[in-house]
Amino acid sequence: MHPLAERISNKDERALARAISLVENDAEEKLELLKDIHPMTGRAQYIGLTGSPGAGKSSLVNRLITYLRKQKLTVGVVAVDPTSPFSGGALLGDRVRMAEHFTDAGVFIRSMGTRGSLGGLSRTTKETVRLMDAFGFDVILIETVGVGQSELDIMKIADSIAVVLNPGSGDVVQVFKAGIMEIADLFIVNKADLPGVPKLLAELESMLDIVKHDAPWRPPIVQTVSVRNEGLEEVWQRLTDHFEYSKRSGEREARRKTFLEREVIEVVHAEMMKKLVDREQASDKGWIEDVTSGAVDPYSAAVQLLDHYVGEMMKKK
Ligand SMILES: Nc1nc2c(ncn2[C@@H]2O[C@H](COP(=O)(O)OP(=O)(O)OP(=O)(O)O)[C@@H](O)[C@H]2O)c(=O)[nH]1
Ligand SMILES: [Mg+2]
Repeated sequence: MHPLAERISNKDERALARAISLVENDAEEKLELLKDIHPMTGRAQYIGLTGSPGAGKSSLVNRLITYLRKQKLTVGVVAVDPTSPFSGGALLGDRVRMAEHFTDAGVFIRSMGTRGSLGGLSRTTKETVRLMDAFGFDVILIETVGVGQSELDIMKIADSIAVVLNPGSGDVVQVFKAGIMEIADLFIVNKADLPGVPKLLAELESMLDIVKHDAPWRPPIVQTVSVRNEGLEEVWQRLTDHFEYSKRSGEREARRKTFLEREVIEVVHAEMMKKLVDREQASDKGWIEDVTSGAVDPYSAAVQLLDHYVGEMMKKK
């Protein structure tokens, strides 16, 4: 067994931190480690929180941690930083907000930046969630900004996905366009102290009438004022309802299956890419000249490369 897996099974927080770094650095031994921790996973409840920049996701996560700790639940948090160059500020803000939890052994918070994710942000995040699960946290919160395909992709690991909206922001249209409406299990109308709540609620309900009119689960809408700690109990209640529903209905199992299937393909894809890049760096790259001179078209060159490497890999087996 990988020594870090062993230490993670003994609830060694420093080993967990080291393991996450290995994953971030896409280290050689990563697959070995993930393989060894896999049997320890599957117990935690994964909750995704997504929404526009500044919607209040981190504030909600922070309050939710406090709430869950009072219920004697342990919490792992993965906060995915937006790719924007401004994320430094947000991170600092989060650090201040989350400071009260840093000394609590029942809480483990990790920020994922694009910078330190050699294996791709989405994959790194999901693997980090797995490591936290193996460590034994009861609940794992995953915060991402709801823009772009890779954020949507990360959310697919979650048992329940909460989408955070604000009144007066035009969020509903964004959510509708981005395809987030379809994957939402719960809507949180945060900053409910600001004007425009009834309008937002009406818009959301009518969108749900269209998108979810025959769905077995209609995402509930909860209002919160995270800065005043209002509505968090209801958020947790609805998340629990959804979790129970998805276990009962077979939805959780179905999601897990789809997710695992994609995960295997993703790993194959990533590992093949790595091998290809390594070998290409070592090879003479004669094809570049052939392609640039026009002797060979790019597509034939690609097919030739592929044939060559796949053939080589098969021979090795
Ligand atoms: N009025 C009001 N302001 C809020 C509320 N919740 C959060 N805020 C403020 O909104 C700002 C953004 O909050 P964050 O929790 O950092 O939002 P976020 O969604 O995590 O932001 P990013 O991670 O940068 O996308 C902060 O200044 C909060 O104080 C609320 O319920 N009401
Ligand atoms: Mg945040």
